[in-house]
Amino acid sequence: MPLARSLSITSLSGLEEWDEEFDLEDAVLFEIAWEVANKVGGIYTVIQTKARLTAEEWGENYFLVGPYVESNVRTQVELIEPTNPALKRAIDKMNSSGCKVYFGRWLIEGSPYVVLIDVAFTAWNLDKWKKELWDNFSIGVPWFDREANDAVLFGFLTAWLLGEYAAQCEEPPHILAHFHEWLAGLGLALCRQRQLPVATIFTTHATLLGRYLCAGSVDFYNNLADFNVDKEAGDRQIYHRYCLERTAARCAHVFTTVSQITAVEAEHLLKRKPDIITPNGLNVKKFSAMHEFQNLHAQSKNRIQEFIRGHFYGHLDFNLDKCLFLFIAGRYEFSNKGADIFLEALARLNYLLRVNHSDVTVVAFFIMPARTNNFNVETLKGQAVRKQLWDTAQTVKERFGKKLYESLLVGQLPDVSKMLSKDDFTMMKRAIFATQRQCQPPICTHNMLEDSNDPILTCIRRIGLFNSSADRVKVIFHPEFLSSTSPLLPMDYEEFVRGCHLGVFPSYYEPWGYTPAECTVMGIPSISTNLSGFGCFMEEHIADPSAYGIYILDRRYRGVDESCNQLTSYLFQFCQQSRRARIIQRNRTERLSDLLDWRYLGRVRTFTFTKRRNVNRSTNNYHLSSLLSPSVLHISSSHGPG
Ligand code: U2F
Ligand code: UDP
Ligand code: G6P
Repeated sequence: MPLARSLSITSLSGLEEWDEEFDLEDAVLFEIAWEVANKVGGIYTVIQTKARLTAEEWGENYFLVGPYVESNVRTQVELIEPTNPALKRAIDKMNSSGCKVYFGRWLIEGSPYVVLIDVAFTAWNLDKWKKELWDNFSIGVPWFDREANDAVLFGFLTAWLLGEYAAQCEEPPHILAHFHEWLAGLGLALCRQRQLPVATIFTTHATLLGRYLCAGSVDFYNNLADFNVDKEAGDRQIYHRYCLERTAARCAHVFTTVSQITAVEAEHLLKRKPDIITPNGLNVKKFSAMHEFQNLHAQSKNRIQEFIRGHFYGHLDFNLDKCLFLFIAGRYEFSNKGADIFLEALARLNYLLRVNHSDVTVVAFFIMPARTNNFNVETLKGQAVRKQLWDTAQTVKERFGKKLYESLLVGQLPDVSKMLSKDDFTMMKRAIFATQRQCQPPICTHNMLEDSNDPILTCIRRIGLFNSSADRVKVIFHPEFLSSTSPLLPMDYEEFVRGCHLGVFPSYYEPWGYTPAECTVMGIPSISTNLSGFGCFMEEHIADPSAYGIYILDRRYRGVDESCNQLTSYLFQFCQQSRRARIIQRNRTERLSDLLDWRYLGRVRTFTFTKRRNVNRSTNNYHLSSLLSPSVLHISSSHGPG
């Protein structure tokens, strides 16, 4: 088990390597990402869940750097005066030079310090900085690519911040800067080009080209070594983004990625082999009562059942107690996330459940944000009708109770035939009439802006899963992330996951895949694939993952149809389990949590590498802390839950 490793960083050809003596005690760590206090996708989860551990370890010397987004700051950040004198001077200096830089505490576990930069406020510099980018790196960013423009502004501003901080330090500073993903990568390249005294790390959570190529109809994994990367990027009009990404990867002192599968991809597409792999963890909460998570499942499931009662009003001809909730969630990348084969497998499962006269009903949720024009009327009406039935039942119950009470007060048993009045019956009949409906329960909860060519809806039309009575598989597409303030399904994502029975994530392109990992720590079984970082990680660490409710679909060595059959068979097997078997399975799934905990993944904290650029100097060691856990892959097999 290597606790420390030596790396010779040959890939930095032409660039200066690190050659300073470095004492971690007075080092300062900046972690820079577009998703700091700004939820976009999985990188937010990485930073937010890791913050507590990193803040514990680095204390006052840890600063996250992200974009200033007013709505986020209002709800998530407490603005305060900078605590570190040199950083305060640096921020003041920038603010007096036409920037808007804020300092605060991010109100999440660990309350890390954040430096938030208003990139729009400095947009007047864009042309000048783009010219500098062209002159120094030959990267030309077109005016219409807003995200890339933001990346340019953010990059120049973060490099400015780090440079200014270094200049304001009284002693020669020891600065580490960890940049995530291409959107933050330019800051790293500029640090190198300006020769700032900053040790840099670049972590990529995917490659741009990989994402684009997979989303098309390319046989990605069999052709990784053969892509003409410049042409492919150019054809997809992302050449400038690709250059930013590749530059960051090349310039970094240490280049990391989240899984082995993405490491191979990066080696071919970004032309640098990652130095180490840093699998993504979570902040696992342990309950004092062992089975508390089972109770939470039951509570959340009740709330989903309430929603189902409303959604299927007038068509509640199935037994809710025998109803299984399956779901897929994440960014709306139809084929990358495997929504395509999930739908196909659901159609096959529907057939199997019907011919086998199963009494199980499956409701499959698709939680993937798309462009919408709010909730649709039919869906909202469903919840209103359900509420009305509930209110009616409460009113009748109260009147009934009152009569019963009065009868008991005078020492008589009630005459049951007189307990309900004519009015009560009228009210109940009216409520029942309101539940009649001509149409089928809706598939989609929102009005879609691109209904006719939406991939999920188009596929549903083709396979004919329309929530009809005969269908044993029902589908609900919720094209918005969940929120506890929703009038429709007022639950946050975590509660929703807890209430479901199985998460289905049959991704084709998934560098890590937080969604199945999150299921695991909540004790909810999941299906992932051997093309996802998470799936491979689990395969590597657990002898028989399916025994723990971690089903791993083979999408690497099988064709689409075969994978789809395998998925169908997993789903069908799952539907045949008894309640008892599901409870046992959830217990086993939850036992794997420790494997995904940052406390565990960050346990081997010190990673030492040696640089010997200048033979006249003594060898210097330079430690990277908690954020890097290179040895985890080696230790976990002996420490993993068995
Ligand atoms: C990887 O995932 P990312 O979150 O890094 O994926 P990105 O493509 O960088 O960002 C998410 C995109 O989805 C969009 C948003 C971004 O372009 O505009 N989006 C949206 O339009 N609406 C939403 O509600 C949410 C997102 C990787 F793919 C995973 O496998 C890893 O688990 C993850 C962490 O390492 O990084
Ligand atoms: N997620 C969420 N609300 C939802 C659905 C998903 O907050 O309604 C989160 C989920 O918890 C996960 C992230 O979105 O952390 C998706 O991350 P993943 O790594 O699976 O995919 P990515 O979007 O990063 O490619
Ligand atoms: C948890 C609860 C049990 C409940 C069960 C339902 O284990 O503690 O009280 O019976 O969930 O499981 P199911 O898989 O049918 O939702």
